Amino acid sequence: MKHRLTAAGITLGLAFTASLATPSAHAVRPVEHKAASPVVVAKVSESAIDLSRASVRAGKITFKVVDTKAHGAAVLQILRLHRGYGPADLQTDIGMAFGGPGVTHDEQLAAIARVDDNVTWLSGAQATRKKNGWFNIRLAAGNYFVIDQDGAGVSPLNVHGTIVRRSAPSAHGASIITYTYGFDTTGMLPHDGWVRTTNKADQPHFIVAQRVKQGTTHRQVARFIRSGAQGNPTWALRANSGLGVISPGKTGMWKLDLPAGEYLLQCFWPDRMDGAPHFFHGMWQLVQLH
Ligand SMILES: [Cu+2]
Repeated sequence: MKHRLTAAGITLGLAFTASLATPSAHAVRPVEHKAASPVVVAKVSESAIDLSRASVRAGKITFKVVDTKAHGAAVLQILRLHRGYGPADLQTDIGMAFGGPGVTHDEQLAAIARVDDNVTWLSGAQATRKKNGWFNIRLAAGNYFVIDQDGAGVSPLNVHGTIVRRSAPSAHGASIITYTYGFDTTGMLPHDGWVRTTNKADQPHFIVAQRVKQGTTHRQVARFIRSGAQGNPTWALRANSGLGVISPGKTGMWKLDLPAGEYLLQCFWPDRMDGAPHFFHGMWQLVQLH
């Protein structure tokens, strides 16, 4: 299992002007017909992300992630950097936050704090050559970046104007909530359909959904973790999907497209207090996708 998250693609050369997002004071007014969310197509190669449009009006936006790499998955992530924190800062800090070689524990914790405080993570989705990824998120005006967590691709995205009310895909009551430290779910999670994802914790989280053999128990997973979580446990299967990192208080929609069955939801974001992936703080949960 590979759980790499880097921002290696964010280069110094990017012309990026950090600007505070300006969430509009959106007036409450009756809207009879809401337009559907516009779709931004992101074609992700080893070295670049090609967006179907560079600018989009504020509101709910659907992202379609297309993997054009020769090998491996693409994990698109959308994020906003806060004023005074540039792409190069993120590039340096994200590697340290995951405890790269030669990084001391104190340096790692400082990097995690900088990343948590200076980046608004707005989720994302995984795509493979066989399956496109889909997510929907409400964005206020501002300058954003899309990055590939599993490659070097990066692209700016401008969101402009006041927020327009738009419809989004329906999750039919199915949701995954992240908290400190764990997952909660509501409704029946679909194996092929949309789920609402909300981060109710005080740290960023992401979700890896890993298929497991039907009947895998909480006890088996706990035993594997206690033993040091080395190698692939016998109950782990290949199918998986991922939701990008999502900041506290944010809600998005994410489309699952997996075989029906039992899955282990996991988060590996490094913990702000001790640097350990949230997984080791108990952030995992067995669920059924119906
Ligand atoms: Cu987490």
